[in-house]
Amino acid sequence: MADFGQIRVLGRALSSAESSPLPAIGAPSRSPIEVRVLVVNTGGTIGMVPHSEGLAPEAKKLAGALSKIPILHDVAYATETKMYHRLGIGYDTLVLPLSKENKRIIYTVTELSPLLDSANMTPSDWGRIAQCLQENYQQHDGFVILHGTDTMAYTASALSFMCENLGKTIILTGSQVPIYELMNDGRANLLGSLLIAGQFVIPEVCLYFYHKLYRGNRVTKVDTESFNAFSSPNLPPLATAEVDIAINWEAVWRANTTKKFEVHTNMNSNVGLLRIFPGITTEAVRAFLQSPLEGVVLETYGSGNAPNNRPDLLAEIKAATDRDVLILNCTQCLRGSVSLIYATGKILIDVGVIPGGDMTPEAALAKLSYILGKPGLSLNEKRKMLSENLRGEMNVMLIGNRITLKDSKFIQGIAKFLSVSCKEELEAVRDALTPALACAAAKIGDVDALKALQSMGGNLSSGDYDGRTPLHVAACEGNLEVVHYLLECGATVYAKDRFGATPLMNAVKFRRLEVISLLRKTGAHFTSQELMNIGTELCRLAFNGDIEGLRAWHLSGVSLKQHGYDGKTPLYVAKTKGHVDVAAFVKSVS
Ligand code: ASN
Repeated sequence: MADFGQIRVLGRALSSAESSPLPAIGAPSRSPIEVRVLVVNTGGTIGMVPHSEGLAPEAKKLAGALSKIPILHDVAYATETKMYHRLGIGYDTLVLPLSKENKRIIYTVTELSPLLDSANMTPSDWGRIAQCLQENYQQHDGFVILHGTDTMAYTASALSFMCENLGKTIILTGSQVPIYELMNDGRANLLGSLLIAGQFVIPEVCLYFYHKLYRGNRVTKVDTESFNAFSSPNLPPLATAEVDIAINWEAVWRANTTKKFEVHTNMNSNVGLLRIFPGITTEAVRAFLQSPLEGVVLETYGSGNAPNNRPDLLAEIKAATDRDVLILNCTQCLRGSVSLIYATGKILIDVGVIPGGDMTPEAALAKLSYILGKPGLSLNEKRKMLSENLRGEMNVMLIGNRITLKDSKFIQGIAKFLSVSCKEELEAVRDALTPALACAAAKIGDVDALKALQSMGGNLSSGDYDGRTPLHVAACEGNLEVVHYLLECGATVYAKDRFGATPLMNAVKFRRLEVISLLRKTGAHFTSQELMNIGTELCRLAFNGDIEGLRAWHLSGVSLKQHGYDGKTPLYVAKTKGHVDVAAFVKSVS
């Protein structure tokens, strides 16, 4: 039997690429890494049972039922490792069998009350979900939201905007058949979502269904009967979970920011969807556009066309945009984008309608609701934000020349040397070289080299052979400019190298005070498990009179009041050793 006595519980065991299973502090161990995922049950078919009026969600039933399904709960592990006692958790927390990547995904099921058929969801329910994510953000590595399929695309779109500066994986999933039935899709959807949320940092609001992980604001429900219920017509999946979980890292959207995660819950409900159809009456359009409506998604034909032989209709639309109603043009087609190739499309721009690119109507509605709910924005600022790509919800045509892989002299040179020429081979060369080159550039503070790698499509968040990302290296070096640049390129502060260290841990170790402040501002934090022996470390620094070391820990958010293994505090140790300056510092910040 395995020796579980050594198991280290880690709050963050991931790097942006596949992570390595080693603990953060102390000697490397081959024991599995434990990660924590929060499952937020909001309702939906996945947890429904038959009632006289039809299927409806049943409260306080799911965790108990999951605990009896061996692929979703490893009773032996929980018992042998004394999981409940060790982590101080209740029986709504379960653990998956060991994953291929040597991870133990421990997940807690929490329920919103009341559980809803998603047809009953409103923006205030989106707000409750967002609030729950905010409250539990620091304590978990990833999040799975169980939700009905009917309005899952709306909620996923809304949450993608509401979750600002997101750094962790959030996955919505559900099922077409209740998990309590013999043949159902709920088990596989939940398992796939947990495995991805627990093992990969994909800092997006995603939707997982039938082996595929999609960007949440790109999906639409396309089938009422098939298990393959969702489609992402304008963006390929972010990941597929079949024999292996394959992540399409290039497609992953990153927040590009140095700001902390927060949720924006004030969504504006005065928004609507208006679908144009042949013969639509002026009266219907006028009635629809009446105050208090503030934002409309106009669903038009083909590539964004509406009749240009209907001055009555266009006059109603113009009257609305003159009243500052924001109107976004989206196509009724499942795939493709609105464009200006037809006179019937251009005419809408002339009456103040904003082209919505290839956004789904669900994403466009959520975006309007989000932007209209933001206080202090001028009309022009709102119009500008609507045309911009905020969360990967639309493709914006790039103006000017993007450097392509084939244009890069450096990669070209290497490719020639290696005699490769096709796009796939060039990309493989780039992907193999990027981690090492980016880490070297981060070490010497060469932002231009990092920019060049980025412009070739290189992933600046990928780790080298030791799982160390350029952000780890820049944090060690104290290179503030590079740290800034990497964060703005979307580098994740939650990456862990093979020794379990985060960039924040590296910055503290090397006393890089400015870097620590910037990482903290971006939301970097330690988990309680990472700080298990921190009191003893602080006392050691106090004993040595190491004021800079203590300052670094303090800046990283750690309290200097913690006791060492023998119950003494850093203040006591500093005083007894006669380190007056250290004692004064510890006192001033405690
Ligand atoms: N009516 C259900 C819901 O959206 C449909 C489902 O989950 N499959 O809650």
